[in-house]
Amino acid sequence: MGTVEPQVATSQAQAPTTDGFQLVIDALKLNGIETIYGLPGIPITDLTRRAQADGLRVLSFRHEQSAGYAASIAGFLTQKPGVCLTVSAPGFLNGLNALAHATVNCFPMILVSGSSEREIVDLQQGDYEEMDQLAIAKPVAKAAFRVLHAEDIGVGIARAIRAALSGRPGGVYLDLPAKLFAQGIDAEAGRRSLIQVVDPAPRQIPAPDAVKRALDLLRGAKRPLIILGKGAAYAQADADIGALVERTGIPYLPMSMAKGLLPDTHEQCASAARSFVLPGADVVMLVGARLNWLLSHGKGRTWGGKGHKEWGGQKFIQVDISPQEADSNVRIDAPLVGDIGSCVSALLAGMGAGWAKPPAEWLDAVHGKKTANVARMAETLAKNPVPMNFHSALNVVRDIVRANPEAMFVNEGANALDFTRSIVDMHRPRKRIDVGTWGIMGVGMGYCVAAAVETGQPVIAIEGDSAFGFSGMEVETICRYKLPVCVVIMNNNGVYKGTDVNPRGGEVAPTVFVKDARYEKLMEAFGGVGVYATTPAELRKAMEEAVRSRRPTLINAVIDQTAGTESGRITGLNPAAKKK
Ligand code: ADP
Ligand code: TPW
Ligand code: MG
Repeated sequence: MGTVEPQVATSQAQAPTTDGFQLVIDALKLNGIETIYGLPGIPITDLTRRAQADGLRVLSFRHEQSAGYAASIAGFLTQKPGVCLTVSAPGFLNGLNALAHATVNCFPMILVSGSSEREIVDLQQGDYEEMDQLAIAKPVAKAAFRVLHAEDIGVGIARAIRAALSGRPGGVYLDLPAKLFAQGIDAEAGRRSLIQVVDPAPRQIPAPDAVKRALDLLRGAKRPLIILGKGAAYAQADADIGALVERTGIPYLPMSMAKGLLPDTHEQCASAARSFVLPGADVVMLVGARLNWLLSHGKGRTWGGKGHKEWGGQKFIQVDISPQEADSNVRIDAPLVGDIGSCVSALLAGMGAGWAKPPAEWLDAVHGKKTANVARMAETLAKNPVPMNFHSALNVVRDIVRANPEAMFVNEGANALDFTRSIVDMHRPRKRIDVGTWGIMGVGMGYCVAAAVETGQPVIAIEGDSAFGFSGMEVETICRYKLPVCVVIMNNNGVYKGTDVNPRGGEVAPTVFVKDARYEKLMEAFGGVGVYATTPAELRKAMEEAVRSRRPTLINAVIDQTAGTESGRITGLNPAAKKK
């Protein structure tokens, strides 16, 4: 009856196909990526819709820069590349800042941007949002790839994941031209083209002689110091790092985002004696921290050397995954190259039993300095001036964080950053996320979203009023997704402080904002809770309520507008100060 032939014909005509959109989604899912941070538009709108329909979490932002910062810090927190998805040219450029930030801070991230048609872009014929994005991304990315054929999507995403995660992590750019998304291919061929990346961040075991060299140097030290950086926090080797610090008995200094790796209240924590231990140490072991500007390049007055270029004579051990990092600023006497987990466990194994604690003279001196500084700070914190200043406000924040050690903590600003970093103790690893290596403003609300989404914990953000402005519109995003975020704006009416005046009269000075701005109303506009707080008691009540209720909250903490200093703690980097 001729039933066989038509059936074959039908099945040939309907041979299942898939397309570029689907393969991107499938490749991400296959590699355990669950969340996309992005902003829709041509050519990626349907990618966001279909990703959501397929069970990916798609978080849509008001500006790509915030989506990008969210992705970068998601990478830091999870050891999986954070994915940021943008449209072509302007969206791509908005995301680019975050890509550079990820690379500079060693966070794994993938910026995926749709792009215009290659043929038109390369002939510069004026396509919609035409731009040679791949070329522009390269200098700020650890790696950059473009996929032109649907059957190469699997390889493209696998390469991006490997590049972001292996060795020193960083930002990767993946360029997906519009045409790619609609390309259809045979579903089975498509499925076979996908790659599930095996061991994307292979362990890198340090060489035994390098371990021995490091231990010999450490053992002979009279005044040793350990510096923990955000690489150590990223590595998630918390127990071994804690064991190394405690078994050696060596005082340690956590860099900003390594705070809480061991509790800041730990007796070996030397944060409160920083300006004593840096010049005083004879052997310094850096663990996932670079000797960049944040550590005065390992030389000059901070380290006990006299002039800018002079060394204080310390010997350095540097534990780092990047073999090129050693000697970047000063001689590294014992480079230990490998992943921090492997290096620290090799050090522990090599220490053996009977490791002698550092000389009591050094430990007592560090302890004495620390106790004196802590006592002095306690006095300052106990004061209750009117109007509220950074110290009296941060005294409250410190208590709230102590009572909620699992809460995530976001921080940006100048004074609002520096005072917070030194006053507010962190109690658990990877809780504090901040402006990072560049001291960048604008990470705040993007970080809040990612911190809430990736950890499920309440988030507390301490923001300078200027810093907040860079990403302030994302309070709508926070309200839309009902995230448990409590933003506290340290409102001193401007950049550094609110008291500058224009010597010519007329328009206000460049550092000054609208006086007594009511930032809390921004949060109210989208259904969140807004609080205007002028006293520590009001601030405390509002923060407690925000953490308890998990409702999006913005507290406008009114700070004495004379309280800040120019550039916070980095006044010395201001060219005007250098000239003097
Ligand atoms: P901080 O600003 O806290 O001092 P940096 O960002 O300067 O920290 O330094 C982080 C360092 O950690 C980088 O040199 C990076 O290569 C290194 N790093 C990152 N992840 C790892 C890891 N898993 N193992 C070893 N080193 C790592
Ligand atoms: C992307 C320069 C560093 S700190 C800061 C700016 C503009 C704001 C300081 O004011 P804020 O804090 O936040 O009110 P406070 O407590 O001192 O008053 N653009 C970018 N990054 C940086 N770092 C700057 C500008 C800057
Ligand atoms: Mg300010």
